[in-house]
Amino acid sequence: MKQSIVRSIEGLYEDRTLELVRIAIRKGFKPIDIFNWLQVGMERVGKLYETSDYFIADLIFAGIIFQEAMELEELVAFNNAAPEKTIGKMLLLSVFGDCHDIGKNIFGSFSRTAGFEIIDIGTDVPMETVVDAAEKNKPDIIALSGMQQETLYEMRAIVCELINRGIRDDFKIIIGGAVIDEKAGQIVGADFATKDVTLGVDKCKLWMLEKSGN
Ligand code: B12
Repeated sequence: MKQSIVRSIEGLYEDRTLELVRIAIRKGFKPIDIFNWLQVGMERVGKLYETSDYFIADLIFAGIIFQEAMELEELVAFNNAAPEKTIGKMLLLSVFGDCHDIGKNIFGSFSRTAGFEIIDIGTDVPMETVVDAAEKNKPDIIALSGMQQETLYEMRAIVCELINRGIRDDFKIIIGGAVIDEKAGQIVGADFATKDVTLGVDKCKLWMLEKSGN
């Protein structure tokens, strides 16, 4: 089942991918596994784009198929389960120069399900807008998404501006996205860096527990 779904989205087969996802759900595969397989397929699409076998239109189409799959009734339920209580406030965005939003939205959905109030200020957000929003909304956590190498410098600029305004330590900062690893976290000066959505949400939950003294 995994290989069929990965290959289907890699090959940009829209109807087939959606049908396979429905079958996988009917067969009782876990939504989280199906989601991971779709993501592997997307990574392969990215590789094919890198080698010029695919073009920008193919990236766009892959994004559409992925979103359609995530909007299938059964996966929507998994993605948008209602939280029992609010545990904290999170400012979420894709940094300046980055219009990728699928991963950001997924991290937002998972965090909302975990109990966070999400203030999503969108994609391609200029540094000043981010820092102004942080000052205004006073979130517990600032979550930055970035899918391209250059986005690291934007993330770094946000952290520097928070330092300049003397408010860096008022927030925990988590960064994520396809190009993010521990080293990226050090470059940016974030509190945590991961491309793993579950690990990211767990860390945010832990911060809230620490903050409340538990
Ligand atoms: C679909 C796609 C697009 C779509 C985006 C549609 C949309 N609405 O988002 C479109 C066509 C618009 C696009 C445009 C471009 N893209 Co593009 N795109 C992709 C592709 C194929 C899939 C991305 C995706 O949605 N994956 C599925 C989601 C679920 O995964 P994800 O985004 O990684 O998110 C997960 C984690 O990273 C994490 N996560 C994400 N955010 C956060 C935040 C936090 C806080 C945490 C903890 C976790 C987290 O959780 C998510 C769930 O697991 C990737 C390939 C890849 N390897 O990812 C290239 C890719 C990201 N794109 C790339 C490029 C180059 C571009 C363009 C510059 C192309 C161009 N020449 O115009 C433009 C960028 C324009 C811009 N200003 O941003 C490159 C980036 C290379 C680099 N390393 O710098 C990639 C890697 C492709 C490649 N291999 O070359 N793209």
